[in-house]
Amino acid sequence: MAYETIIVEVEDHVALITLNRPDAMNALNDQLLGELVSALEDAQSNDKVRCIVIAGSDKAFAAGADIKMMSEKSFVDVFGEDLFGPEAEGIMRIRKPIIAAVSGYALGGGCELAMMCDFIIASDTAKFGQPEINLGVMAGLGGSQRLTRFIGKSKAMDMNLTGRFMEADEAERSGLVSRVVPVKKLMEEAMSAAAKIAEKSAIATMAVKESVNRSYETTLREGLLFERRVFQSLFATEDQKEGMAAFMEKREAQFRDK
Ligand code: CO8
Repeated sequence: MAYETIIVEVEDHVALITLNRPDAMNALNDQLLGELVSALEDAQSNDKVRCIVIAGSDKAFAAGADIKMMSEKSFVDVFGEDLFGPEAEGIMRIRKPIIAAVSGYALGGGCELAMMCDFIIASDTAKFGQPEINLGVMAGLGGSQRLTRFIGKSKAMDMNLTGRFMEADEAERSGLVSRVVPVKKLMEEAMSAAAKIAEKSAIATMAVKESVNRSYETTLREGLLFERRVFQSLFATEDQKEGMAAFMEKREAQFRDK
């Protein structure tokens, strides 16, 4: 499918989706989010794809939802169309691992999109923020929810109330991002992390994603039970036999997603 606001490349089992609205700092509008969800669904159903990377440009991962698009909307408009709700649900339905490769601005909906991914690798130039407060509104796609769970109440309040930007090193210290690398190395690092994930059993990587995400939705006791049952159920797969046999035979495992 031909897209206008994103670029999709599939190479070596990794789908790289690059947000591409350079004139608007990759601001998220209906078209971009629609195309992103469609590309993610394609990646989900493409057997060749085993991991997904979402990236922006060096300057901006995404500077937020498109303010020009939203500025004239009324409550009835945004509530009636459930602004960005279906797209957010669409992203959450993807079961394959998704890495956000963030350089430059990840603000508002951009920061929230990065947090919807499974983990964030940032360049040393990345700047995260929830500056919606400056527009007379507040975060609407996870900036008051996911961010609070990632970095804690105090920092999440600080960011949402003051609208300040958080630099990459603070984001790493705070647990928002998993790694920070020099900007020139960002895509190499993200693609190599994706390639590493792509080598694993896809059944096991989907199980990991489900289980870690479950930890946000449930009590510790229920989460531990869920984790244990999923762990046990993986013994029904050929990949478990292969993975353990390969370890004992001191060779690389050849997973077949069975
Ligand atoms: N929307 C639309 N256009 C944008 C956006 C945006 N979020 N961000 C940047 N642009 C555009 C600018 O308007 C400008 O376009 P033009 O040249 O036509 O005027 C172009 O990108 C370049 O931007 P700047 O000239 O401002 O570049 P600077 O380097 O001076 O500044 C910044 C870069 C700091 C990123 C600055 O552009 C900025 O502050 N942008 C807005 C950041 C922001 O407020 N983001 C939050 C938006 S609201 C949101 O995300 C809500 C999400 C939740 C929705 C939930 C629905 C349920």
